[in-house]
Order: sequence, then C-alpha cells, then structure tokens
Amino acid sequence: MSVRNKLDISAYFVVGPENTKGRPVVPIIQDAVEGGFTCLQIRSKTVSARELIQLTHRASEVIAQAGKSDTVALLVDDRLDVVLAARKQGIKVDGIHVGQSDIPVEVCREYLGDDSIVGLSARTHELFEYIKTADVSQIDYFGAGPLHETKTKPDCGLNLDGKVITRSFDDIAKLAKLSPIPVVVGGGVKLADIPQLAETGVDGFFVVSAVSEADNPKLEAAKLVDTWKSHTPLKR
Ligand code: TZP
Ligand code: MG
Repeated sequence: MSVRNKLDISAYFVVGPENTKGRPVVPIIQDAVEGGFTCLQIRSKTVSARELIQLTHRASEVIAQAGKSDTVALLVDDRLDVVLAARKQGIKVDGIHVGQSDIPVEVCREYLGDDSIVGLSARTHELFEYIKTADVSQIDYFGAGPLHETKTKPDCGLNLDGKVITRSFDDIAKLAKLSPIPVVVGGGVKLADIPQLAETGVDGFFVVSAVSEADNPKLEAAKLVDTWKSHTPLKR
C-alpha cells in the first residue's frame, strides 16, 4: 500500500553508516522508528549500491516489524538506481529525495510512478521566490534549511558567493506560508530548536546527528518527537 497519500514528514530521520559514530546503523533506525519518527531517509555518500540496497532492505524490515509500513515512509537519498533495484528485489521503498543537482524530479516520477513519494531540496539562492514559483507538480514536499551550519553537510545552504546562509525562525515561518506544498526543515536542528521550529507552522523537522550521534538515540528520538507534538497542537 502506498504511503504517498498519507505522507507525514513531521519527524523525519535521515541516516547512513557514516553518521553513527561507528555504531551499527540498523539499531539506530529502529530507535528512531520506535521513538515515533514518521519518515525515514537512507542517505550515504560512501557505501556501495549493494550496501545501500541491503540497508534499505533492513530499514524496511524494521518499519514492518514495528507495524508501520503503511504510515512511516521509507525514502532513499539521490539514488534512483538503488530505489529501482530494491523494488525489483521486492523491498518496499516508498520513494526518493533529490537535490537541485540530482536526477530531475520528472525523471524520478516517471520511473517510480504515481504511488511514490518524490521530495526535493529547495534551492538556496533566492529561496523565497523559488518556493513560491517552482513547478511542484511532480513533488510531494520541499526540504529546506539549514537552521544552523552543520558538520553533517557543510555545503547545506551554500550561496552563490560561497557563504552558508542559515534561516531564522521568521524566514521559516515565511517559507511555510509561501509554499504550495509541505516543507520540512533541517540542518543543525537540535532538541532545543524544536519548540520554536514547530511554532513556525512548518510541516516537519529533519535531523541526522541529533539522533544518530546521540548517546541514547531512542531516548533522543522520543524527546524530539514528543516536543514537536506538544508544540504543534493544531496539527496533531
Ligand atoms: N540535508 C540538508 S542538511 C543535512 C542534509 C542531509 C544534514 C543535516 O544533519 P544534522 O546532523 O541534522 O545537522
Ligand atoms: Mg543530493
């Protein structure tokens, strides 16, 4: 069954083997799912296609074992080939997340079909104008950020002049209003940011290190999710 029509990007965990301080990644994925994360993106710039397929398989099993295959979306960053190969092997992958320099969203949509989720990172340059005017006919949500500069992806928010632009809570509130589709914000997001981020009206937050590098990822995941929920009473 497709998760596309009930996509929930409110608590969105992005992770790969390079983000876990050397710890196995699958138990941390399990912690995030059990902690209440609603969307999971497998993202690695270092492992092979085979390893990515295997990790996607394990993540789909974690979601299935939690009884959440119909509610928690499983996406892969960038790798249309990996999504297609995983599906060919019978693995339930719900879609893809791509950036501005990756495979075009029209191509992703054509290969993955109407039941799939296609997410797109918004542009940094002239972000507000872009969010307002971009063709969103093929995509389900925008990713935007960063809230703070982040070691996890140092080029997030890199502007044409080579400087990183971070976004204020006011900027994010404006984005939430301007965007015709849901927006998820991340980049440097920690627990202390969640109340104000939730109050901007944006549809969700995404994190890597706040969970993947936590001493107790499950506890941290639950705190992030619970704090988000308690500050978004109208959306619950
Ligand atoms: N895309 C934009 S910023 C980012 C990604 C994958 C990394 C965010 O990582 P962290 O550790 O939550 O700052
Ligand atoms: Mg990318």
